This record gives sequence, C-alpha cells and structure tokens, in this order.
Amino acid sequence: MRMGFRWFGAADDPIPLAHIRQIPGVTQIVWALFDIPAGESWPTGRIAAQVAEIEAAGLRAEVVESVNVSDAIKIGQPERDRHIANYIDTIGNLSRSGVKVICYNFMPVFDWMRTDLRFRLVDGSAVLAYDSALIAPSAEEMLAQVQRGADGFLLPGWEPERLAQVRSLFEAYACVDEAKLADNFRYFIQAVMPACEEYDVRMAVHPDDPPWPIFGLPRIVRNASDLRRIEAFHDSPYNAFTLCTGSLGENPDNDVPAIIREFAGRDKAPFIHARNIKHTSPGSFHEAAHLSKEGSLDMCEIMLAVAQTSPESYVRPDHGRDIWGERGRPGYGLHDRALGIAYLNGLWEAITHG
Ligand code: CS2
Ligand code: MN
Repeated sequence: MRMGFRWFGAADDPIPLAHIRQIPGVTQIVWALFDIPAGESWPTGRIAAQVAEIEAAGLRAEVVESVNVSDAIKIGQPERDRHIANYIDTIGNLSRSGVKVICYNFMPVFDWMRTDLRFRLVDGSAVLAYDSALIAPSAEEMLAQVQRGADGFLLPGWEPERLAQVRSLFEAYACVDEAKLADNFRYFIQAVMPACEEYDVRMAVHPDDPPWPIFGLPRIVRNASDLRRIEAFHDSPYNAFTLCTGSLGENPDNDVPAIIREFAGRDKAPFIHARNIKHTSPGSFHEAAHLSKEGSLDMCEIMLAVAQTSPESYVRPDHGRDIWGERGRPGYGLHDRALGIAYLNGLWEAITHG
C-alpha cells in the first residue's frame, strides 16, 4: 500500500505539505492543476513546478486526481478530438514528471453530489450527506439549495460561473442515453490507451457518486457489471479503476470487498479511495469516520482484499469529517483524514504482519 493524501495546492488548501508529511505512512500527494479547464492540455512547466514543490516537502507526486474529461468528450461533440489530443498531450507531460496514475470520472455535468455539506452527527462532528428526499427536482433548484448550505464552498461542478452553462449542458445531454455515453467512453479510452501504454501512465476511472442516475442524466460507472463493460473497451492494466469504497458502497447491493478482489485481482485497481459511509434509508446515506463500526462498510475486509490482491496500490483516505473545531473544505479537513490514515495503517499492519 502506498498511502497518499489529497491536496488542493498551496493557494487553495489551508493544509500545508509540511503537516501532511507528519502523518505516519504518507508518502504520496494526490494532486491536480485545478485551474486548467477540462479539454485543455497541462503545460510541462506547470506540472514540473507543482511536482517540485511536493518533492521538496519530502513527498512524491505519482497520482493525479483528476485530469477531468470534458463534456464535449462525454457528449461526443465535434471538439472532442481536439480535447482528446490535449488529454494525450497531458498524459505525456505528466509522465515526464513521474506521474503513474490518473484518476478521472465519466459523470455527465457534475462530479459528486450531496444534499448537505455539514450534516451533524450525534458526536458533534460534521459530514457530507445525501438524502434522496432532498434532491430537488431540477439542477437549478438544487444549486440554490447547495449554495445555502455550503459555507462558501461548492460542490464540484456547481460553481456559479458554470451555472450559466448548466442549462445548455442539460440540453446537450438530452440525446445522450446510457448506450451513447458508453460509446463515447469507449471512443475516449481507445484513443488514449496507446499513449498510456507508451508513457506508462494508468487511467483509473472513479465510480459515479452516488452510483445511480440523478436529474435524468445517465451514469454508467455504478457497479461490477459496469466496470466489466469498461474493462472490455480495452483490456489492459492501463485501462483501470479508482475503487472508491464510499462511492460504490453507497449502493448496498455493491459488495465492495468482492469488487476489489475481482478487479484488483486482474491488476485493474492501481488506486483505492478508502472511505466509510452509513446507509440511513433506501437511497440515502451519510459519510462516517473510517472505523468499520461507525458506518456500513467492513473496512477490515476491504483492506484485506487490497492486501491479498494488489498490495502495491496507491491508497488514500477519501472524505473525512470536520472534528476538533476544524472547518475544512467539506470532506477534506486534516484531522479526520489523518485519523483515518492511522486506522488504515493499523489494519494494514495487522493484516500483513508475518
Ligand atoms: C473524489 C471525487 O472528492 C471526491 O469524492 O473522490 O471528486 C473524484 O476526485 C472525482 O470524481 C474523480 O474525477
Ligand atoms: Mn472517492
């Protein structure tokens, strides 16, 4: 297991690299150039500067999350070939700075979705929560709702400047059903694979979060059979998955340890997001501390599955709670993610101890 920590860059993340360096076992920073729009290529100089900053703090920078895939690629619009050429450029540029894994997603319009960014647990900590009863009937009503509860932070994809595009994006997706989205996904994967194989950079798609359709938009990275379909686009270790235990586990029908065993067992899981969630009612959940008994997932079984099938995978804690008075970027505070790492390290040591 190569333990990592997601970091949003010196300008945007209140957590300094020096503090991350002090979490036992962390060797990797999971990073991105967040200001470059999807579809554009990442310049070599910017990449090298960011990697140098991370390495100067005594950490490595082998995992990028995310190089976002543009909606033009997902919809199959004419600009997609230019965007794919830029993506290929980025793959080459990242490889020259030692990047080994690119995490990305293939969700239309939005990244993850929650209805509450500061849901209070009985112990006073705050977590991200999703209550299907609170999902507004339209994306615009949802935005107003999210903004009210967001404390200045917004869900990814819900930035106010993007709202203007949201309506036209919804129109553009009107003709994209699951089959069409899967075709466009196949087209993308088949186009980037030669570069991944040449440059030794593994693509690792993140599951949809939540793993079911929202606002009538198709979602096709939800469960084991979806992952098998994606694997068949191009069967290679370079066409792989970020197995996010929380996202997959939000659907109680997904047997997360079995999914890890299946795909990591075929060398398709270079990156694991370890997170616990608690099911509350059908279609609803809140996030939880990493400890198994705080949520609905068996984190010990999950780490055992990783240890037995892909012990070299990169792992990071996924979202953490806000605790001890910290008011972090929702899901991305320091304290609870550090606690999560300490716990995952403990499981790992116990599981792998000779
Ligand atoms: C992440 C996702 O914060 C999170 O939940 O796991 O946003 C993830 O970075 C993207 O979906 C991957 O592109
Ligand atoms: Mn995740």
